[in-house]
Amino acid sequence: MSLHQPQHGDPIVAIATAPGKGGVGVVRFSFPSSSSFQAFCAAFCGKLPKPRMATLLTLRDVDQHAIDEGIALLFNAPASFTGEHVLEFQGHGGQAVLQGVVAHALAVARQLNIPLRHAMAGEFTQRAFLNDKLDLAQAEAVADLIDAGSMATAKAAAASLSGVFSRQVNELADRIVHLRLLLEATLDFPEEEIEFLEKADAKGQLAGILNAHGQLLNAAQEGVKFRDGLQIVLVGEPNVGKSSLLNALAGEEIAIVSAIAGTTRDRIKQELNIRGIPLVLVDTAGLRETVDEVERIGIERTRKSVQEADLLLILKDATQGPHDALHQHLELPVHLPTLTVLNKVDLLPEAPQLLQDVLPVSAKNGQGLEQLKDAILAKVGIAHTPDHGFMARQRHVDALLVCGQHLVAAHEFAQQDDRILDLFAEELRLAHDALGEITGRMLPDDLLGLIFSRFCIGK
Ligand SMILES: Nc1nc2c(ncn2[C@@H]2O[C@H](COP(=O)(O)OP(=O)(O)OP(=O)(O)O)[C@@H](O)[C@H]2O)c(=O)[nH]1
Ligand SMILES: [Mg+2]
Repeated sequence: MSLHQPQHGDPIVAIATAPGKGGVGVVRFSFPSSSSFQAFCAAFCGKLPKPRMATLLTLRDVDQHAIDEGIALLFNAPASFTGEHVLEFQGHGGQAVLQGVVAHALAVARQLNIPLRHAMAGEFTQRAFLNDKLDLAQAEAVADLIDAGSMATAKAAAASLSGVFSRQVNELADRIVHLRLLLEATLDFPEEEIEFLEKADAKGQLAGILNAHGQLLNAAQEGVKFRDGLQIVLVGEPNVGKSSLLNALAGEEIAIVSAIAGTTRDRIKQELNIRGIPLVLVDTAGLRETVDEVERIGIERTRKSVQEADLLLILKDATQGPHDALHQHLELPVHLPTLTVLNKVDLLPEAPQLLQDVLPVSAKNGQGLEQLKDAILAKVGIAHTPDHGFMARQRHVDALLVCGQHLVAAHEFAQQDDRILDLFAEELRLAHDALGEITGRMLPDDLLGLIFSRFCIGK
């Protein structure tokens, strides 16, 4: 993907709807300049559409041949998605016809000497950001909303787009600025320093900020999981029912199941949703000593999957003794959460004794699967469903972590008896700057370009 160098002054055009056939297809334009916008719209549409009114029209080429019939919608700056002058043409949803509309638009612009060009990926949203219609976290949510694979994750992205996340970031930033101003004011009158800060409860304010930061960080980490999905890896000895459990959770026959030990020889990844949370479930080759070359490679891949996992489901066969050969074969990462699942409980003459952290299930008859789903979400630390949270990206979590480091440093300076106020204030400034990276106010242009270039064209 190339890093684009946006020229913000050009009018742009793109097909805004997805490639393929559909009832309706939309071509979108954004113009920074009012005069060229008016001239273009009049020529392109054959008449100037009234702002914010659906205008039915037939587009015609220079020879008066019809290109398409559709609806034009005109939005004058700044009341538009990009904050510029925007025209949307809703025509028929086929690639040839929409490309014809774009070609016609470029020809009309050329005649009028207007430098209309194809939009680059994410350029409409980038303009919305540059014109303060959206902050960066909201702009990213546009892409996440389009990519959302379930209703619940779409709701989380829509919450971010509407500013739920940004508002919390801004509230935290405001509290930091407020405390900083207090410190800066105190620095100007050093003899009154201590008393002034105590009266204003600077320490109490900082404690409140740290607390709010912690809550926001938790919610953002959860938001990243909503977006990226979690890797859940199934491991165990051959024949314990790993592939059967994958199929049962997916509700489809995806992996081959057989009574022959060593059936699965490669990783099988399946995307699925548990209570709206996107997950990737990974079935692996059963762990055992083997001389079979293919199986050996499969087991090596199992080890690799374990290193990449967010959660490990360790599967055991309820009809087998409590022997545990797993640790012979696997080196578990220290902080990796695990759940032990006792499968085939349908074969037991009576219900198994309930042990803590061991989940009795039957991949065959579905027993215990709902409890297993709840346990999976609890174990990976998801307390909310996405429709009660917001979506976030690792970039946001990283910025919050940096912010937190500076808040902790500020807290340490504040604890010292001979308070080092200027250092305290400086740490608050750095904490505030880190938050600015989330909303995009503190990001260098090249990084902005990179973020927007990951969008699709027409967004
Ligand atoms: N009764 C009963 N049989 C099960 C259950 N789960 C799996 N089985 C049977 O156990 C055998 C092995 O199942 P698989 O899902 O292939 O086991 P696996 O762990 O993937 O095995 P490998 O791929 O060889 O590592 C098959 O005959 C399944 O039908 C269960 O919950 N109850
Ligand atoms: Mg298998």
